[in-house]
Parts: sequence; C-alpha cells; structure tokens
Amino acid sequence: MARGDNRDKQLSAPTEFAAGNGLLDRRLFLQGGMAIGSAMLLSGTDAAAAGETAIDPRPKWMREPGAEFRPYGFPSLHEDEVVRFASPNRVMRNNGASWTPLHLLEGTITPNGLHFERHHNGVPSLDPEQHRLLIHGLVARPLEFFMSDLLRYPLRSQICFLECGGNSNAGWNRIPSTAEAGYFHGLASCSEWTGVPLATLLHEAQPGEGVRWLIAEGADAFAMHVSIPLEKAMGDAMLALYQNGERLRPENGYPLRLILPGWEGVLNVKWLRRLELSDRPAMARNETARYTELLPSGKARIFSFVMEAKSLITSPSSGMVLRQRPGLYQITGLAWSGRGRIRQVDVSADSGKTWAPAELQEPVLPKSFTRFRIPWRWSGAPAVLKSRAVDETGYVQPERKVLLAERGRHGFYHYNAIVNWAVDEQGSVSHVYDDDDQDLGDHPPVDAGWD
Ligand SMILES: Nc1nc2c(c(=O)[nH]1)N[C@H]1C(S)=C(S)[C@@H](COP(=O)(O)O)O[C@H]1N2
Ligand SMILES: [Mo]
Repeated sequence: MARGDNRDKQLSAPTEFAAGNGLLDRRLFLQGGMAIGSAMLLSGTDAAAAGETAIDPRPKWMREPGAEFRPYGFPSLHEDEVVRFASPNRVMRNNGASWTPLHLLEGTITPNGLHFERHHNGVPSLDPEQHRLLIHGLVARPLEFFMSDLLRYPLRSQICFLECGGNSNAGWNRIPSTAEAGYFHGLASCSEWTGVPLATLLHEAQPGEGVRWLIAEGADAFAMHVSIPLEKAMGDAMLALYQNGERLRPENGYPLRLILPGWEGVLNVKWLRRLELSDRPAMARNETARYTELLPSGKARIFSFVMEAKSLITSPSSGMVLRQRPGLYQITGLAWSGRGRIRQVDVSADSGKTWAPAELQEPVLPKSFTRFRIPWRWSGAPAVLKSRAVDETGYVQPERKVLLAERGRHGFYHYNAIVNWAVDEQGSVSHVYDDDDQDLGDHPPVDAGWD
C-alpha cells in the first residue's frame, strides 16, 4: 500500500489545506495528482485470475445474450431507488408536489422522468391536436395557434433551472427537517427547454398602448392563472415545446408551457392556453393569497418573481454515512441564481468559521444549476458542512439567522438560507441549525400541506 501511504503524507502538508477542519485546495482534483484511492489493490494472483485463465472468470451476463432492443429506454433496475418523492394534499390527491432526488443525481441536468412536479389539480390529458394558444386582450391582432403552427417558428434552446417558490420551505420550521437533501430542496430541477421566444409572437399580436402585464392561463382543471410583467415577457421568456430534446412530459406541461428563466415556478404556466395582454395584473389567488409573505412590518411581500441565489451540498448530505472513515472525500453540490451566473461557492467544514472556494464545473451558465466540488480530508471528528453561493450581482446567500431576522416568522415561501449538514463521529450526516432557533421568537409551525 505504498501509494496510499504517500498520498496520506502529501495531504497532511499544511500548505494544501484551504480552510479549517480539513478542506483542501479545490484544484487538487483537477491537477489529477489526487485520487480518492478507493479501488481495491489486486495481488499478483488476483490480477491473473481477472484475465483469461484456466478457470472461467466470466460473470453470468457474459455467458448469455443480452436483452433485446426496446422503443423507449428505462433506467437500470438496479437504480430503482432513484425516484421522486411525492407528497399529495391530504384532502385532494391531485394537488401536491413531488421532489427531484438531487442527492442521488450528478451533473447539472435533471432527467425528464425525475423533474419535480407541482400540480394544483392533476395532470390534464389533453389532445395536442385540439389544444390551442390564444393571444388576446389589449392587442391590435388577436392570434390563435395550433401546436403545429408554433412548431413552424424558428426554435431556440435555453438551459435554465425551474424552482417552486415553496421549495425548501421546511427550513422555516423550528425543528430541522430530517429529509434527504433532494426531498427537502428538490422542488428545483434544471433542463434544456426548446421553443419559440415569446417576444416573437407578442410582436405579431401588436400590443396596444398601456400594456404592462400578461395574464397567462393553463388548460388544467385548476385553470392556473398568473400575471407577468411585459418586460420579462419581451425578454428571455419562452413558449417551450421540448424538454431535454423530447416533447414536454405531460406532468411538466405537454404540449406547451411558459418558461421564465430564473423566475419562480408558479409563473411558468403549464398546459398554456391563453395569454391576455393587460394594463394591470389579475391579482389571482396564486399571486395574492399564495406565493406572498407577511413581513415583520405587517406588510406583505408580493410579486417577488426572481429566485435568489441558493446552494446546497448534495453529497455528503442528510441520511448518508461516510463509510471510509476517516479519509479523503469529495464534497459536491449545486448552486443557482435567478439573477444570472453563479460567481463563487464557498464551503466550510467548521460550521462557518473558515471558508474555502469550491471548484465550479464548466460551463457555468446563467440561471442554471452550477455543480461545485471541493476535496475534504475528514479527520473522524464531528464537523458541520456548509455551502454559500455568491452570484454575479454580488448577492450572497444568507445564513438562516439573517433570513429569519429579515422575513420574520410567518415565512412559507422563498427560503434560500445556507444549509448545515452535521457529520458525527460515526460518519452519519444529519441536518442541523446552528442559530439557536429558540431565541428567535415564537411562531406557528409551518403547515407542510399544499393547497
Ligand atoms: N397550469 C398550471 N401551471 C402550473 C401549475 C399548475 O398547477 N397548473 N403549477 C405551478 C407551480 S406552483 C410550479 S412550481 C411549476 C411546477 O412545474 P413542474 O411541475 O413542471 O415542475 O408549475 C407551475 N405551473
Ligand atoms: Mo410552485
């Protein structure tokens, strides 16, 4: 095990520590000079047995033909735990959400079958041949499109995250959630969307004087409708028909949905059927009674639109165990900001006393999931891991204490505080608060239900 000894000696050199409690320089992985070293070292005889020898070493799957072709692929049967976690409303099963298992995924793109879902009254089974989009209201030329009409326009693709305004809302609770990272923060996913820039169609409809808002309506049994400022509609808004190269999944809005990159999920109307141009917002249920919050001043925060920067260590994270204790680990996670690119992600292994910058995996795209990584040498002692995102506007992801002081105790939406994962001496990882929540005043428990 001479190689392993060497590696340990190298890593204990003090110059390579980037911050307290074992965080190492982010470039160590990139330089290729550091392997985790978890492969089994074969003895000479093992190595011979692995090749062509007297005993047939071939596993059973090499001794019979494999499965046949199939028209549409599924994940390996061995990956059957990589699934969404669904939490329907107790009263109405068609209303609820399902979370993306962020802690079980890698890279930055969410597979279509694992994109989170949020429906207020189920997934409509609508006929794409009959479905139409109407653009009307304060316009010179009201227009109606079949899906085949929309598909004739020049299409454009854009990678961006989609996040429900209610994502991570368990963070408002006094008791730390015990859910896995994805089942706590996974009302967020990231896809490549392809469709028609909304501005193209709005120009054709010729908006009248005084148009300031667009009221968008979905063709589901909830008839979701929300209001969108004209500037966003004329900016990077898109009418998406495709998701990661294939037509939208029914649960994500087939055959047509609105995509407003970086803006809260509820505005991204699925099964889109109507866009009404108006001089005022609709003041609909989901922009007044919901997706707003009462502040300590007694005023309500409404039309918050942009999802502020957030980051989250996905591994190691809540519910995992560091098996090779103590030793060298890769800390990895995701960061995103509705305002643009992620500029930096700092990681701490000592509960925020010291921080080191993580490596950001290229390409770092605006309003998209950004993967970060940093090597960590765990000593075997208890540790608290944190990540903190900074976006290109200079906005810094707040500590929970700061967010609570700003928003008060009536929060339910727009929770983006720094997350703490505690590692105990056994290597078990759990979610903790480090802000002594008892001192932050009394508050009613957050109702985890959806309505
Ligand atoms: N028509 C319609 N659009 C909708 C919703 C809905 O219930 N009906 N839910 C909204 C909410 S609250 C969110 S967070 C996103 C979720 O999109 P997804 O299910 O594709 O992840 O869709 C939005 N668009
Ligand atoms: Mo949402």
